[in-house]
Amino acid sequence: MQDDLDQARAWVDADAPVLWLLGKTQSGKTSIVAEMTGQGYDEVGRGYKPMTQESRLYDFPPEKPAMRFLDTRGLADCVDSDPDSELAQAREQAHLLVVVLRVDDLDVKDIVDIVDQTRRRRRELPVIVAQTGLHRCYGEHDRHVHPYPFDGSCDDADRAGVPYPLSRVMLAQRLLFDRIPGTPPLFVPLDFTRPEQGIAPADYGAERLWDVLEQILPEVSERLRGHTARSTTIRAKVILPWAMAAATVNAVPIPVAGGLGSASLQAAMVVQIAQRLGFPTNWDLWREFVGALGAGFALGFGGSWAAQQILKVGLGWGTAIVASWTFAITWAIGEAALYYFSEKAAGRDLDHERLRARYHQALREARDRYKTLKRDRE
Ligand SMILES: Nc1nc2c(ncn2[C@@H]2O[C@H](COP(=O)(O)OP(=O)(O)OP(=O)(O)O)[C@@H](O)[C@H]2O)c(=O)[nH]1
Ligand SMILES: [Mg+2]
Repeated sequence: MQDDLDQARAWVDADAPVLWLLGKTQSGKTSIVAEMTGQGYDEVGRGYKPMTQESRLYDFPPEKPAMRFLDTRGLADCVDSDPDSELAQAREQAHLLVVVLRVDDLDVKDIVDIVDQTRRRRRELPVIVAQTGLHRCYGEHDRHVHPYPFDGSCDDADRAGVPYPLSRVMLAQRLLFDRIPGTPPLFVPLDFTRPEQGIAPADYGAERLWDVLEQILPEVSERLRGHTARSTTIRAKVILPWAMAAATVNAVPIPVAGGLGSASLQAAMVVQIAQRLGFPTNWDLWREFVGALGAGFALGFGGSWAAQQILKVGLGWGTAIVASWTFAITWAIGEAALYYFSEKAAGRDLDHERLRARYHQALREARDRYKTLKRDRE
């Protein structure tokens, strides 16, 4: 009992802003906390403290919170009835409400009701609606549109390259919020995936979420943003998922397999890496990078046994060895691109030897990494 009271007091006394995450179960709330705090998804899961049966609290960082995440489910049953309900408390404490909805879920009346009633009491409370899981509405060959095209306005319905089923459902979901009093919510389409799913980048929409957060809570955004080194983020969010995607479809980026065209998965990856390091999205960057690495780099896979076998005897596509080889090459191209564009961004002259050394070292490491990943996935 005393513990509960202490906990409640500490919660009320803390001055770090409270971000209230409201959404159905499995809508992607924890994934958002993981993204914003730079912590692993599992770490966040472990760090949650139960507030009551339905709500959970996550302080970040735990010892001296800059931000507090309050995670609640729909809680439809207690709408409006009890002033001490979790809902009433959340409503009272929140500095920002983030509604988390799977983009293809239109059965969200309970959630919209809660937002509606919250705004009636706290007209000025900022509301973000995160529309998650975009790729659920993709066809087999669709990929994320790059660069990220959405700004939350009605124009999102007509963005070039966005699959029609996605734009339709995204807009339909937004219309459900028309009845909310006060300023309309800020809509942020997102797709936060695990790298092993191979849907790159794994943090699609994160930059937009940060921008929106910056408008609303600039001091929090400043404290949390950049909590992890840029290269770590690029590895986890861009290189790893692209390497997994390439391995899954056996997209070998070698001259024998159709040339180093800019349509390859590796080219898309390299352009995304460059963009994160401050370069404009431009396919010329891929050509420039391939030139720097030297023609035939993929074939110079250390003259390895696998490469030679594939070229000589034409091992069947789809075999495990081709998958692991594709993963390794893609990973190594990513590492080399990270080095290349970091140097370029810093205005340093390129050291070709070091570039190639990076590539070859990454090739060696990638094999083991792939084995571990595959084991984890299975
Ligand atoms: N495709 C996709 N999957 C997501 C996204 N966000 C979360 N997921 C996946 O959806 C599942 C649920 O995500 P969580 O972040 O645990 O959802 P939650 O709302 O915290 O779920 P509960 O804690 O059970 O209420 C996980 O498998 C995530 O990897 C997203 O934006 N896109
Ligand atoms: Mg969760």
